Amino acid sequence: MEITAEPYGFDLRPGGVALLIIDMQRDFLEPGGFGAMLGNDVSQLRRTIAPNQRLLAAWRAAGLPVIHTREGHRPDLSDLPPAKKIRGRGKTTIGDPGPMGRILVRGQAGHDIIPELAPLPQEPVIDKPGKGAFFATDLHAILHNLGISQLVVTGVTTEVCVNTTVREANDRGFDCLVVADCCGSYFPEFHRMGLEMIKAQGGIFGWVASLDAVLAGLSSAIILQGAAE
Ligand code: TIU
Repeated sequence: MEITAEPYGFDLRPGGVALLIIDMQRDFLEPGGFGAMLGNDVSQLRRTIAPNQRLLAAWRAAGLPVIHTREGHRPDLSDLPPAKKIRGRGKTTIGDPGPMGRILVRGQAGHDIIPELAPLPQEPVIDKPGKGAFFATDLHAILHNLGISQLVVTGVTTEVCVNTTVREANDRGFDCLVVADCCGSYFPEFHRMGLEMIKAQGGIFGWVASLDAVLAGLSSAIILQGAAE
């Protein structure tokens, strides 16, 4: 089923596609976490919550696989590169205590996915130490085992973890469709350009579509699949 997208239609195959939701964590979307620590206005990202809820509900209703990611580090910080720890020269850095627990540390409240998009028990959650979801994780193996070759990607931030992950996925042979209104940045300009970069040059890393286009395509694909069974 073709989804209206840029730079051209995306041929969604319900048997081989997963929804990949990137880093919708309290540390990025709520005050007092990693995003705020970097000097950002977290309210910029909160407009992505409702669209992600709509897509997630439709995706789950269609019975298709969902995978969530979280950026963060081991409590002993042994997987935190020293360069990442000191980046930004902030007074408070990764691993330090904050209002939602230790910043960007696994097991702390701030590291959790926001309650609005809480994973279901059968939905894999990928804990990643970097910006890309493939580096130092088992995401590639999980996608291989599920027979997935297409990813519908959402989350935050558009130009950092979403872009890095789409680039990693593209190099590994996955077709990625990024849902524009389900992604967000602390910088509206970077959001816009982050999407432009993906779809420029004939779709150099992937495709970009609106939420409405994905929901329309999803419902048609499910109806067709149901008719074929
Ligand atoms: N700072 C910023 O824009 N993003 C990150 O640090 N991580 C993710 O994008 N998840």
